[in-house]
Amino acid sequence: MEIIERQETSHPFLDGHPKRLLIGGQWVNSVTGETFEVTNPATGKVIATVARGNAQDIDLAVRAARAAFEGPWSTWSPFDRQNLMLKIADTIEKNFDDLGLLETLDMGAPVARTSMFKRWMLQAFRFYAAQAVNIRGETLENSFPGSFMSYTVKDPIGVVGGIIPWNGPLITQLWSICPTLATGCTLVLKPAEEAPLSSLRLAELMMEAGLPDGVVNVVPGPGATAGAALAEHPDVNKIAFTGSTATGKRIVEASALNMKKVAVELGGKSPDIVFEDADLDIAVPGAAMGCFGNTGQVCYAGTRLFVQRSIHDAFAQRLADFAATLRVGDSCDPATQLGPLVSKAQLDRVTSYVDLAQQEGARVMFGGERLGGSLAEGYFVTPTVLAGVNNDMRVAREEIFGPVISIIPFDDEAEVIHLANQTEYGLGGAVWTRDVGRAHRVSRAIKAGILWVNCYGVTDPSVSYGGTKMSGYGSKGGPHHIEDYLYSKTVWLRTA
Ligand code: TXE
Repeated sequence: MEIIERQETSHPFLDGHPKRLLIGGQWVNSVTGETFEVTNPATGKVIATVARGNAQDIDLAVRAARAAFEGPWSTWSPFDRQNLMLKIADTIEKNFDDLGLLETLDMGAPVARTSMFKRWMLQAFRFYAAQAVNIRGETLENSFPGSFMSYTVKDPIGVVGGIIPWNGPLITQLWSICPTLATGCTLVLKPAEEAPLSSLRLAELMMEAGLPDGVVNVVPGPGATAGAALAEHPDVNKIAFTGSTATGKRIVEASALNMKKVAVELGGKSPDIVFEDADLDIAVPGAAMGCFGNTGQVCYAGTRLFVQRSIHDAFAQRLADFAATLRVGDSCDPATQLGPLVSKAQLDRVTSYVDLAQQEGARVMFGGERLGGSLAEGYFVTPTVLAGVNNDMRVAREEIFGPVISIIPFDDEAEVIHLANQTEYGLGGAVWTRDVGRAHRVSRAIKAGILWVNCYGVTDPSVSYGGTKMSGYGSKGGPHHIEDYLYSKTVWLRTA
């Protein structure tokens, strides 16, 4: 494994001035005046101080969002909203390098990864901009006696609360920002405390592009106060949440207070299945990066790797050899493939799972250690390959959220379908095979929201995905996502 040594990197956004909350188009301190510190996980050093939003700040933001929803924003035509979104895309295009680097410094994803988000962000704004002018209802032929007709119209649902995690805010926030703007809703976005900076910077860019006051409000703060206040707020009509299953349950419970519409994208323990006829030259790196990408901090990471017994030993060795070639270290170096984990808490969690795996009888074929030397101050671990795992072990059942892949052998198709579905989660998964019929059969049989065949982790804003079982509900992306931000109204009309 190659270590990429750390170097100091500066950023114009990190100018030493405390970052404030965006409420009603104004950058403001929190009501209490409290702040919190944001650290660069590659160095453990503080890079910014941010106003700490709490329940009162959330309330102010919801009021601002409601005022905007009922104000001039409600008179914007679909074409006006489309234009705004296209201008935002153009502004991001000009400023992307700054935005991507900020995400890297904030949560540790290598620039090689964040730079790929440029295309993704531009496509998201431009795809949803097209959706803005495609909102339509139906005209109905009625069987009710007499002269009547009826039709449906789609209206924006109102104020939306977006609660997002730290593992990729640059992209995750778009799942609520884009449909909000496309439909004429308004938004209060609550980024995670670990990584709020790219949301604050994106808000600046959106305002530069002409975002009206109060349409998007950004209130970073703790989940237990700011997040909970947003989830419970009686004047919020919808919550779009991405995060852990434990917190997702609380969000769903809180939604009952005023019957909010909810979409929850939660944890996973996705199966990645390699059959003996697979092209191993693509399956080895594909399976490895399907788990190790973003240092394993991806909701649909392929963490349970099922390998057919006839190729198991050879495949496991190739995977360990591949892990040994990865370049780990300074996220700002374009050569780096794996950056740090986001926090000390996440580092402790990942290393304790590796210890647990060994206690449970698994064998570490590669990795499993925290990195020292010039990386000692950051939260770096080696990519880890575990063999001798079975589905009953906790490492095969619980979401680790780190670069830890568990290899589990299987004999035939029926067995692997059973094992793959033997999980409380249902987010993603993949099948590697040259047999087209088997690819279809197995991908249909896996109970998960997104399946890949001979690839892993490909996503596009115009293609929907979501989860099932304890991975949550409410698909994102694709042509139907905006329906979540609309409600349907039926109008009856006497015609004679
Ligand atoms: O998640 P939380 P955490 C998993 C992953 C990780 C674990 C813990 O396994 O190790 O969860 O991470 C806000 N009401 N995932 O603690 O708590 C919080 O402030 C309202 C998988 O960071 O779910 C943040 O903005 N909001 C996942 C967001 O919820 C609350 C991504 C996510 O935090 C809240 C992240 C509350 N009571 C973690 N408590 C994925 N599927 O991608 C917290 N929050």
